[in-house]
Amino acid sequence: MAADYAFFKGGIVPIDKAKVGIRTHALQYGTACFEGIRGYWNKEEEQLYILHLEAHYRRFLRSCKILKIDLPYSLEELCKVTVELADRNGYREDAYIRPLAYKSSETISPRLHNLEGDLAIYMIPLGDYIDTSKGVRTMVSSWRRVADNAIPARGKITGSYINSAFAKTEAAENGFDEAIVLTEDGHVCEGSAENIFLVRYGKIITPPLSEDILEGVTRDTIIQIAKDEIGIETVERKVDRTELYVADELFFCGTGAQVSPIIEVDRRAVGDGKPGPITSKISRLYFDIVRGKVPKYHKWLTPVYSEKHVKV
Ligand code: PY5
Repeated sequence: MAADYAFFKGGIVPIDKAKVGIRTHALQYGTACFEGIRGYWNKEEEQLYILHLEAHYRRFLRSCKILKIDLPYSLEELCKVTVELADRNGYREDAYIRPLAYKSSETISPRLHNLEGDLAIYMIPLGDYIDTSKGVRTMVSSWRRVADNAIPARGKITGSYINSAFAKTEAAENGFDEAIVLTEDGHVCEGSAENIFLVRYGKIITPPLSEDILEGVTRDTIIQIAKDEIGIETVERKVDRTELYVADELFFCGTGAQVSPIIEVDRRAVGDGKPGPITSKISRLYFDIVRGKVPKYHKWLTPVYSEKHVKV
């Protein structure tokens, strides 16, 4: 088995050499931002395809800007080093890539200015993050989403994932698979780590970017697939809690979650309690696209290996 490598302090090193001290600012205060990027293994081509590499790093750089982390890497360099790392790790299975930009100074004061920033990237093998076939059972969380004026959700900031953790654990401990979180003023926001879509009367609806959601890469992908492949324009508007109860279909999307149908909210079945037709259509298209089976969408994929990565 190949050893795992990480990108750490400017170079590729064995994963057990990628360590930070306990005084690190980001560890103490959550002053870091990250990305989650998937690599999909294509068996026939013996290739690992990274999905939306550039889009993820564009958001990464936006998160860095919000946190005043000034990385000495351009978008192109970030993409290049990620492909190099993935190539070095040599996975022949689905993978998940985690870049992290963090305040590396060992300083006691919680602030954003006058601190060093650094980059780390690691990867792990990863199949489904949540079950994408059966559908997920959800509850509306008693925890509210952090508001833009408290901790901006559009930046993928590590510290703000405490908010996700409260919601996820509450849902799990109450016997549900996932939480749906509302904004401070009670509108539907997103899942603990997924964006959310509704289908009502054949229309696709999702909360807008001004509703304290993460600006999801998968969300953009779904909006585009729905328009170009199914001919449905997504409506971005505020959504009330009880619209979840009467929606014909609901689904989560995200890098980890992919497309996950929601079959229950607050002990009410969504539609007839099974993944709906539009969700299923989007899901099928999504999985074909990400595995490199639709030539039209190859532009969304970055191959890791320069030739077939045959088993040795
Ligand atoms: N909303 C939140 C709060 C998220 O954490 C995520 C992604 C999304 C939406 C979906 O965004 P995207 O489509 O760009 O992935 N969550 C990460 C993921 O990799 C982290 C999970 C722990 O899916």
